[in-house]
Amino acid sequence: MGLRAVIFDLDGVITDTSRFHYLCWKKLADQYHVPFDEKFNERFKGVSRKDCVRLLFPEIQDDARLDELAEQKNHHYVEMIQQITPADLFDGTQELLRELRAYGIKTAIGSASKNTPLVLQKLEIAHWFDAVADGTEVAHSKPAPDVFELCARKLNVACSECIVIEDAQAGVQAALAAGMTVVGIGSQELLPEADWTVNSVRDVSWDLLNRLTLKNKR
Ligand code: B16
Ligand code: MG
Repeated sequence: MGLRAVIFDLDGVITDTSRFHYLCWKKLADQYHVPFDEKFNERFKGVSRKDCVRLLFPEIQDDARLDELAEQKNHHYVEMIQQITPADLFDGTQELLRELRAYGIKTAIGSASKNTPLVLQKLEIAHWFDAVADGTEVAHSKPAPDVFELCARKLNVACSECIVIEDAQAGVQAALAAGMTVVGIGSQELLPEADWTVNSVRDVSWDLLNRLTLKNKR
């Protein structure tokens, strides 16, 4: 099967909101004197807010308390993302979207974030995508395949016809579980399961995506 759709993760792929997520978790961790650093934060990427709280406070079982902590983090995060403007879109994103559109390839956002609509609105980019699926619409967050499978359904394409662009271990696993090809954004060391890794979305081209599709032809 050929390439029919490209699904973009949001945080850390088309904009630097993963930095904001990190800063907000760090603030919460510091407030409660819990150790937290960039290395630990890798495990939070692509993972739902509630699951992140569980990772940070493994001793807390009380669901209402976990919700309270998640809400505290989200309060800081929503405040922080108000400052996003279209200039915060990563270089190369718009060029890639334009190139894919020219070749008739469908595009979608597949994000764990429940703040996806607000971030897309701030970036003024929502109209560039044929579909958006986010953490408000799925029962199981990444590494489960749900959000990417939902993208494929919304785009009316088969999962095997999709390539996902992801910066998180959980996201790479979710894409593979959906039977999709994955381009990892970041180091091969951090994303060993990705079909290919590049430094940023600027390094992704129609040519690369085609080569990967041919390589993974089933
Ligand atoms: P929210 P992605 C993910 O977005 C982030 O990588 C992850 O760090 C965050 O916890 C998750 O969204 C939930 O975000 O608290 O805004 O609902 O990378 O899947 O676009
Ligand atoms: Mg991400």
